[in-house]
Amino acid sequence: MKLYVDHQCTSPFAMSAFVALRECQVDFEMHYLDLSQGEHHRPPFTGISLTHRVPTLVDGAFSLAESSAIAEYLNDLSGGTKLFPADLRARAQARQIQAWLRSDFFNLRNARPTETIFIEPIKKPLGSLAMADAQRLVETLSHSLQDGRKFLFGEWCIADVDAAGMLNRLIYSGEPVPDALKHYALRAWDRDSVREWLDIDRRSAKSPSKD
Ligand SMILES: N[C@@H](CCC(=O)N[C@@H](CS)C(=O)NCC(=O)O)C(=O)O
Repeated sequence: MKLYVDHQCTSPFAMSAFVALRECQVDFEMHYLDLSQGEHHRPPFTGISLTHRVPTLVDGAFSLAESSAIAEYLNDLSGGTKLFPADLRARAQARQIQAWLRSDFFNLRNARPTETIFIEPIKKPLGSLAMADAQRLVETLSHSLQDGRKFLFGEWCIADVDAAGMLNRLIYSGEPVPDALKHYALRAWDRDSVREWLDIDRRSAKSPSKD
């Protein structure tokens, strides 16, 4: 398979798809697009990706964008339990978390883009709207983990990577986060698949892909 990602590997969605591929032990190669140069709006990528966004996964003649759809595809391909809980309701709730994280927290995302995690922490104080996002995130995740469970649905799943990613925007930039959530975020990212993404050398921009 091929995975199209941003050339600096700072997209949290590209990270989620990368982790999903590694966790499912799928062979793939990465293709890098310089979004700042608009490469995603030009052929050949426009002919490959329906949405012209990263991540986009290519599996033979089939292509798929949207990181959560990619995770579901890979999960189904690899037997149905690698990325999501086996239990029907827990699986639905994991998708709920993924959809929530992708459709909310825009103020926090603007104030603490993922560069704060992958390149250099941003220390500028959070504005009131970003603070409100942060508070909602912390309250909701604290509630979900209040019975002392290690991960949102007992066992690790891909929604933990996404949830920890949103928390890490706060943690890496030194914002106050309850210890239980800090430990959760560490645990959720304590995986070879995540470490491999974190270890990418971002000081040297990747060569944009030729195809
Ligand atoms: N909901 C999408 C979001 C993908 C997304 O926003 N990707 C960004 C990079 S982080 C992108 O391709 N931006 C270029 C653009 O939208 O023009 C997903 O989960 O994959």
